[in-house]
Amino acid sequence: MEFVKSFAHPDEVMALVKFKMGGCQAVMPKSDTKTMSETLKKCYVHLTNTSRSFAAVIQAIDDVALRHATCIFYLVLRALDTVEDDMTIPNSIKIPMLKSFHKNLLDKNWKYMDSKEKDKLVLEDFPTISYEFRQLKPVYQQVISDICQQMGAGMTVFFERDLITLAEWDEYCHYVAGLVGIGLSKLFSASKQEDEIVGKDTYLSNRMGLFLQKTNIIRDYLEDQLEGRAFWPRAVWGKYASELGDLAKEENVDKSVQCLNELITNALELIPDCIKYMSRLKDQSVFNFCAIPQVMAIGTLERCYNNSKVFKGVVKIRKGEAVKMMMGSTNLEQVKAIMSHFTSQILRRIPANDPTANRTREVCRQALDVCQTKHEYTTSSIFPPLYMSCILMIGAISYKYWSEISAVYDSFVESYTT
Ligand code: IN0
Repeated sequence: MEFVKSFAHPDEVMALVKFKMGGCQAVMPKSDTKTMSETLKKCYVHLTNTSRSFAAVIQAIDDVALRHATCIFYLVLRALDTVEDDMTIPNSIKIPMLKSFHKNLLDKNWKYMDSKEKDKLVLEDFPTISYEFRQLKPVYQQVISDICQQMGAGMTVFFERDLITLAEWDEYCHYVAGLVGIGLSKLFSASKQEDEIVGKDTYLSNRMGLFLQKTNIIRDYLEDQLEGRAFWPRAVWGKYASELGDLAKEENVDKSVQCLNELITNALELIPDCIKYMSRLKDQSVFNFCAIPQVMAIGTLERCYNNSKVFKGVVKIRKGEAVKMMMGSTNLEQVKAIMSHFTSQILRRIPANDPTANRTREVCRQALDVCQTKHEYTTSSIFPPLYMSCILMIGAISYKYWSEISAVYDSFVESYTT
């Protein structure tokens, strides 16, 4: 039972209870399956199968047309990503496939049956997705197709070139995540749920994507390394090791952590722009959709900072923590409070002898500056006697009820957490 992991954190247990008792309504799916076509229903099934937690956040988008456009956009991106990740497809086939992927959206028969990836179903059932793509309003189709074309071409750039400079790191993250931010922002504005500026300011929407992707790349060092992938820029790791793989060696742990801290510092630089982007959002459900991944990212960076476990396994946040953060991400002031909290935690933990210490301090202070708010985000990890007796009582009288709570939140926060 996941509850056990949050047992030492009464605040997380409270969040889980509140989540079940209706506090989740703002962020939980709107169910309108009765009015949906069979193909659209299938798309939502694919969405849930590829990302259970994020599917729920998409389904909570209020505006129906925007929700469907976002669902289709997500699935198309997932399909493209599945092709990019599939090491069984030789580059001679993969490169032209990625470059022309956007054309598949207009081909009612296109599908790919030879993938071995876990999400291969989105490629095998692509006709269902592309059919629903063609039912979207032309503006939405245009945005999705354009992003798909740019991303497909962009992905191939680093097949033949190594990631060296920090500018190249940003360029790679732009292709795979910045473009997602740009596309989403254009969808938000086209739906009229958000002002025109949100879709037009591609600089800020790109930065939103960069923050998420850099966090993923930092966190996934070991997993990528084991699969023969490398997304850390040589300009940084080259200062600490002669091979990227050497960072995983026990004898290099001090250097590896320093390298990690430098990359985390680079990612933290993005916080002010992410706050600025989110400050422009007006629709509550669009705000939640954007803020949830951002707060999960800062939580993940804090957990990874100065943490040698990144080189030994997967570092993720607890489910209870994720739910608490998610429920606290419903307005800008609360998001600022969460960002401040985790930034302050990093600031406190900067080792005096870390080569990037001064820069990290500066970047944390800049983030804290833009995140000033009267709101507070607190965490507790003690066992007050009253809390203990409450927990024991709840546990004793409603074991069955607890399993139900676990089932709901488990499916919601699944892949954000351990
Ligand atoms: C996303 C992004 C996403 C959401 C909202 C606003 C965004 C603005 C700019 C760029 C991306 C934005 O969010 C998801 C979140 C996600 O999928 N989380 C995982 C958990 C995890 O740890 O990986 C989950 O399974 O729930 C995201 O990571 N990406 C994404 C993909 C498509 C869309 Cl439409 C939106 C992936 C990526 C590479 C960061 C862009």
